[in-house]
Amino acid sequence: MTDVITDEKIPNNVNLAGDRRLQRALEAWQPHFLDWWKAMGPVGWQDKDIYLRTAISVETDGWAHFDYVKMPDYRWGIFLEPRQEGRVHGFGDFAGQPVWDEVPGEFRNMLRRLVVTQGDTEPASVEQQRALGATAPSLYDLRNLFQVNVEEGRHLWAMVYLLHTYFGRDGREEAEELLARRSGDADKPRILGAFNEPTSHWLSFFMFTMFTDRDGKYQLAALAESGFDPLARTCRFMLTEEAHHMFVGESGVQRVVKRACELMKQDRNGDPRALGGIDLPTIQKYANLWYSLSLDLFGGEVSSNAADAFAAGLKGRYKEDRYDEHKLIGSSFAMDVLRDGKVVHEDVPMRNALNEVLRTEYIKDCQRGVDRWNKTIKDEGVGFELTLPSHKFHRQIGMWAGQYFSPDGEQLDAATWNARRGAWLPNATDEAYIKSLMHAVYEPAKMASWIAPPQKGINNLPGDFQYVRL
Ligand code: BYC
Repeated sequence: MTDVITDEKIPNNVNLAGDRRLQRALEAWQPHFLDWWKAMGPVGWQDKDIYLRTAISVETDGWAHFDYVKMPDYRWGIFLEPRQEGRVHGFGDFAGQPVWDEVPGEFRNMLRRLVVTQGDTEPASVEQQRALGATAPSLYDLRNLFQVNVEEGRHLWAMVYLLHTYFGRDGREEAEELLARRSGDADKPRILGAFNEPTSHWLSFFMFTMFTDRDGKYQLAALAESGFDPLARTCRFMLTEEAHHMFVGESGVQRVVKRACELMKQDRNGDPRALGGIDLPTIQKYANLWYSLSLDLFGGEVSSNAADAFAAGLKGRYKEDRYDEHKLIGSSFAMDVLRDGKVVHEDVPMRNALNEVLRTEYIKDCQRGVDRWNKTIKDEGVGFELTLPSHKFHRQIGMWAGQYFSPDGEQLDAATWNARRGAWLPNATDEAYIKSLMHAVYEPAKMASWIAPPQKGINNLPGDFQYVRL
C-alpha cells in the first residue's frame, strides 16, 4: 500500500505513478470528467466555497478531512481498501481458491457489465440532482447535497479506474460513454430505470437518498464480496462514503416528518399544509414511489444473470460470511411468484433467486428506517404510522411488472388500479404543492417552513455555521 501523494494530479493509493500508461489514460479522461461536471453538475454553485469532506486516504483520519473547497477543485481520487494477503473466493464455483487480481477471460463481459452498470448510476444521480441547489431548505442541507454529489463523482472515478486498468480499449470507451449518457434523455438514457426519474424537489431527494442510495449499499456490498479483488477493494471503500448519503436521506425525511407533526399540533384543523408543511399522507406517497422504484434496481426475481454472477464468484450475497454455505447448489428460496396470473409461494433454486435474496435484506433495512420515522411520530404524540408498501406494488422490472397490486399486496384489475393510483402515488396536485414549498433558505441556522432543524451540525459544528459561502 502506497501512501497518498496529495500533490499528484489524481490523488490515489494505487501507486498510479508506477504505471505511466494508466496514469496517462486517466489524466486524459480527467478533463472530460471536469467538462461533464461543469456542464451537468450542480447548477450555479461551481465557484462557491463549500464546507466539504474530502477523501485523501483510506485511513479514518484521511477520508474525514473537512475544509472549504470549490466543487471543481474537489480532489477526486482513486482509493481502494488495502489488499488482504491470502484472500480466497468466498462463494460460488471457485470458493476457497485464491481471488483474482486480473479479469478472467471467460467472465470479462459479465464483469464489465457489472462495473458499467454500477458506474452509470453515479453520474446519473448527480444529473438528477443538479437543479436542487436553487431551492435548498437550509445551508446545512445545501452542503449535504453537494457532499453527496462530489462523492458520487468519486464513485464514478472508482469504476472508471477499474475500466481503464482492467478492460483495455473497450474499458476506455465505456468510460467515455459514462460521460455521454444523460439521465432522463430519450436518446441516450442512463441504464437503470430509477436513474432516469426526475428528482425535481427536496422531498424526492431525501427519498432518493433514503431508498435508492440504500440499494447502492446492497449492490456495493454484494460486489464487495467479489472474487475479482480490485472490485471488492474499491467497493469496500465506496461503502464508507455511501453511509453518509443514507444518513442524509433518512434524517432528511425524519425532519420533514417531525415538522409535519409539529404543524399538525399548531393548526386548528390539524393540517400541516395550512402552515406550509407537508402532511404525513403525502410523505407516505413519496415513500411509496421511491421505494418501489428502488426495488426495481435489484433486477428480476428469478434471474439467470444473478445465478451466473454468483457461480463465477463475481457478485455475492450481502455479508456472505454470515452464511454457512457458500456454493448454493441444491438449495432453494421460498418466495412469491406469478403462475398463470396468480400469486403462489414456491421454492426457487437459490442461485436463481439471488436478486430476491438481496432485495429481501434491503427491505429489512428499509423497514428499520421507517420504524425510526414512526418513533418520531409517536414521540410527537401523533397517531399515524408510515409503512412500506408490498414489494409487488408499482413494479416496472421483474415478474410483478405489468401487474397491479395495492400497497397491501392485494392483486387488482387495471380499472381499480387506475382509479386508486393517485391515492397511493404522488399525483399532479401533490407534485405542484410540494414544488410550491421549494424556496431557498440561505441564512445560517434558518430552515424552510416544511422541515425541522437537524439534531447536530456537520463535524459537530454549531447550528449557525456558514456551510456554504454565498
Ligand atoms: N432498469 O436478470 P435480470 C447506486 C435488465 S445504486 C433497467 O432481471 P440482473 C447508487 C438487465 O440489465 C446500485 N433494466 O437482472 C444509488 C437485464 O438486461 P439484459 C447500482 C434493468 O441482470 C444512488 C434484464 O433486465 N448498482 O449505486 O441480475 C446514487 C434482466 O435482468 C433493470 C448496480 O446495479 C432496471 N432496474 O440485473 C448513486 C450493480 N434491472 O442483460 C448510486 C451492478 C434489470 O437481459 N448491476 N434490468 O439485456 C447489477 O448487479 C445487475 O446488473 C442488476 C440486476 C442489479 C441491474
